[in-house]
Amino acid sequence: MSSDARTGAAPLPTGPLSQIDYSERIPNNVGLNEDRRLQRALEGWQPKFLDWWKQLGPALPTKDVYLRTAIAVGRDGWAHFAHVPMEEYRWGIFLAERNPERVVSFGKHKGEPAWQEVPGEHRADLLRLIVVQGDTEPASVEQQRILGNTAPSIYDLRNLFQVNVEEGRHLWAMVYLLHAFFGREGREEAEQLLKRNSGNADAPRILGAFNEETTDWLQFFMFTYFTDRDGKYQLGTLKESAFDPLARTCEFMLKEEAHHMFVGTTGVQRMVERTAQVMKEHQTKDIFPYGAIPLDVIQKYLNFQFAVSMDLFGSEQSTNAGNYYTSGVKGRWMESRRKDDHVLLEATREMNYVADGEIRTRTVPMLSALNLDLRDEYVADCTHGVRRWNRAFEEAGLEDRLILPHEGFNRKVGVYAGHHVSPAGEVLDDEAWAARAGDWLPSAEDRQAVAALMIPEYEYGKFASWIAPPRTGINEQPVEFDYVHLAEEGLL
Ligand code: BYC
Repeated sequence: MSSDARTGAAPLPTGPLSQIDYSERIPNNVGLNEDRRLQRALEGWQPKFLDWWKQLGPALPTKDVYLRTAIAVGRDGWAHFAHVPMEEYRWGIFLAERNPERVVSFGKHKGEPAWQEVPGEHRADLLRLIVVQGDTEPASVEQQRILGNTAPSIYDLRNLFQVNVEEGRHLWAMVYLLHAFFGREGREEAEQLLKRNSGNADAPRILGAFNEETTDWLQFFMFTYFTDRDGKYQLGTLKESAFDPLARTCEFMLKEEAHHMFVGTTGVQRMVERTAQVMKEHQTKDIFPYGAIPLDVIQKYLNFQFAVSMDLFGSEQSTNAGNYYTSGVKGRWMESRRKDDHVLLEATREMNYVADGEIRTRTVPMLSALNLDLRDEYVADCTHGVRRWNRAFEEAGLEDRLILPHEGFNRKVGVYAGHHVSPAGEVLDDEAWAARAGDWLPSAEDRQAVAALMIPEYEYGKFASWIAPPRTGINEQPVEFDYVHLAEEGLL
């Protein structure tokens, strides 16, 4: 069911155009109908994807959801909004426009034409990167499967589902690359992307954060802030890749990703606004009894999600990362804006490490520390976000603040793994850590108390007690718009 009559027609795209062909079974702008073998292979994967979506996609039954769908990849007007049954969402393959002049901008192939095919010598690395990236997309849908049952509003429910369908589309983006460029091995990897599952003891997802449970909406907002933001930075580096189809795929994924960032930033923001308001009104930090989430619990969730997301950058020093750079398969964040030689053979940088119970610094070759380079960009971005959230406390005249924990806090990957570091950056022994960890990470009781507040609010325009309403709706619709029609009318 489409509701064009009510929502108005989609705006006409005005940017550079590559219209997406929706008459095909798999919408695409890659001329899929000109390559019958590839088309058939992807059409063979499509029902498996739909089965996976049915089994592990959103659990809450809905009639339809006000979703945006890509209609062109140009700068403006690329999306169309309408009420659609979620299982009929048109997952497709959309690559940003090709620039025929594009050259490799870094590494040993710098200045050579970008690759339109996979060079044999870089095949294994590219395959690995695409599989790791692809694995995270369905993982997040699995992690968020049951959140619809406890949504704080219909507006938030719609945003959750938008994120979910787009993560599904990002899986399609990677599966297209696997099928189109990696032959039988690629097709096998594409099958595996639906067989590994988040938290599955026998066949888990590849990266740590994607096997954690997303227990509630506080965690979801922290996930879309901190973990989706890792996605933004990783996609930003793959967008620089010499392998042009990967670069163009990631460029378009980043456009969709912006909304996921928005969901996290404003979700935490609205929660913090309510917390500050209730703290001020009742002059207490103990605000669970007033239906809001205490600041110290928000801080613990933040600590946890920041640390697992920091782990996603891999080890600070990584020969993988150096090789990816030199060979041209993965660049740096904003590669073209960097004012250096883009080869980095001579460059060095400082890096923290732990020795004899303290954090020390040493100088290392830049090429070996590119995961850290990217992570630093990410941390600067997160620092900015936390500062903005803190305005809610400043404006309420409260002294309390959220903080971003130290980079070494609760880490499982890299130089801090195997050490205990407090959020303030002190190295602790086992005993001191065990005594304090409960102050810094969510306990089972914290999660239970948060869960008790997660009562679904499905009345249009109403919001759960623990979160402030947004300032505006989606696509210029009012906040109280009927963004989602649930399957059971009785619930409305
Ligand atoms: N958990 O040399 P190292 C997103 C493994 S999120 C478990 O330091 P490297 C999204 C590593 O695989 C972005 N294992 O690693 C967000 C390696 O294993 P092998 C996803 C880990 O290669 C929200 C070994 O440790 N995209 O899009 O330099 C919703 C040695 O590590 C972890 C990407 O990540 C971990 N956290 O860097 C939806 C981009 N970290 O080979 C979506 C593609 C490391 O020795 N991936 N290991 O068996 C990459 O660029 C790199 O693979 C990594 C790791 C940055 C992840």
